[in-house]
Amino acid sequence: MTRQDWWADAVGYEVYLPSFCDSDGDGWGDLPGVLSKLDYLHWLGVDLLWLTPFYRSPMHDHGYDISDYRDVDPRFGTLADLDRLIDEAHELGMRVISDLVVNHSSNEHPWFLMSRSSKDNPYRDHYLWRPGRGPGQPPNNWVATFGGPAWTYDEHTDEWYAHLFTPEQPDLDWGNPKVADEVESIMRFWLDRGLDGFRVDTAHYLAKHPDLPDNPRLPADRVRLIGGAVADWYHYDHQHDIGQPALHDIHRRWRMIADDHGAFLVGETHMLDPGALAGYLGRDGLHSYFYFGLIQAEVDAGGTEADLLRAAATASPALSWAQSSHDWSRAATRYGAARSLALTTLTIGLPGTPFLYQGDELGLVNGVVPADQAQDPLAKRGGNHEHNRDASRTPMPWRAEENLGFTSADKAWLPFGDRTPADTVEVQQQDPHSILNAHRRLLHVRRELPDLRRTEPTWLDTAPGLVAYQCGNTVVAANFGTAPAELDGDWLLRYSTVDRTEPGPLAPDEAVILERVARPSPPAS
Ligand code: TEU
Repeated sequence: MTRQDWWADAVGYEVYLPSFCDSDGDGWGDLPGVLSKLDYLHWLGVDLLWLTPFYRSPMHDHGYDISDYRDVDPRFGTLADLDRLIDEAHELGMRVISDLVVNHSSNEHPWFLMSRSSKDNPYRDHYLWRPGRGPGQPPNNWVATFGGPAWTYDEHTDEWYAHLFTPEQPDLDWGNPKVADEVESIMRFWLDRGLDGFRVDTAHYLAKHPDLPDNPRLPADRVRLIGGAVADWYHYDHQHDIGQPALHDIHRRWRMIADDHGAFLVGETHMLDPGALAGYLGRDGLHSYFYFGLIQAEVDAGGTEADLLRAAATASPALSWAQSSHDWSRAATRYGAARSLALTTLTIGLPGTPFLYQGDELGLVNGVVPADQAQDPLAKRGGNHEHNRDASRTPMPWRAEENLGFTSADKAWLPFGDRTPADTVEVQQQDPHSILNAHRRLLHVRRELPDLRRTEPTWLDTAPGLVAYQCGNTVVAANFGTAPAELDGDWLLRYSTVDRTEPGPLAPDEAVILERVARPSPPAS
């Protein structure tokens, strides 16, 4: 792969490292575990692995609280394991990116320990410290995404520090140019080592309004509860804590570094309005941003998933598509496995980069995690059990065994989730009609149809229930209605989610990829 924008041809796959594959029997997934499954990912047809954070971490947020940005956490392996994984992935033609988590560090990061130690420590201004408004009164009314105030009081210097997530995740002060320099040098460190880019965690957080003013409270009729945060978060209009204009400069500088390395930057930017999201994608912003509309279509975004997809694809040709992640309820739980595969089929032909979340390819529904075994700080702090992220994080079911072939230990860091043999890779690989094999066929057929993804889609007027677009000679269609529906025209069937061989009416929740049959030209008269 030599194209500078190689990600435009790639299908991504999110590896939630703690739950993918444990090689050393400690109950935590690790890098050698991922290495042992590279052949599987290659067989599936994945081109781009997103590894969730492997950096040193006390694991208060399972890796999203980093205490050393330049080392691998021993639970996950060593730097040498990472080098080997990147090398072998490259040999198989796959790229590897990981998270850049720099809205906050861990409270155990040496920067924070120094910052806490005194008001005149040179690292004090790496974080946001302020005096309270009065005894026991935080400096402003900001709340944390996972619940409680966004400030924690520290007796030692009689000031409060800001954290938009848990108190163990103090926010870096992006108003301080030294922070930007440190982060840029960390980025270069990993890109020079062979990483192919970053998924930028909370890409729209980072900078704060320099005066740290209160956020206005929303009137009750404008509060939208959409999961991913505790209710408190949604009672405010986040004018001053996230989405600041200074972000664009940060993203622009990162983009230059990435472009020097031919690397890919995809932002986690939690915005449901496709137009607003596309606004982040200037020529010099990050290369792509995840679109969350399909993750939240049913809950909030106010339209059918097909409408959302079309609006987003029309707004921008460079979005990254996902239906699930380690933060959200699984797609098969929300849509059913068949509809989720149909949606993946639609995204696979659009410009942009489609991502699967580990287990999506198996049609996995949420795993079962009893409340008393919850690990997610969001569930623990906010008591938000309707949106317990543990359910999408239970270990990957590799084999029909008690520990799922995930680990040799009796227990994993999270319960195994009540999986059945039919959920496992082992069983589904042997069944040609499995949802796993349907995903595999889809990923492989995509490579054979260059009109897809590189040609602007034309959306077709079709029978009710059908959603379809055309790229060159290729049409991708899905039936989201309740009755069979057919496309007019002569077609060659290249792919069907239900594995049939002849074109014909699409069953409900079926999707197909078709090629127009060229008609012989009429004889010259
Ligand atoms: O998630 C960010 C996150 O939680 C927000 O996007 C939130 O859902 C949104 O603002 C609600 O409106 C990332 C990681 O994916 C997650 O696992 C981490 O816990 C979090 O950052 C903190 O690093």
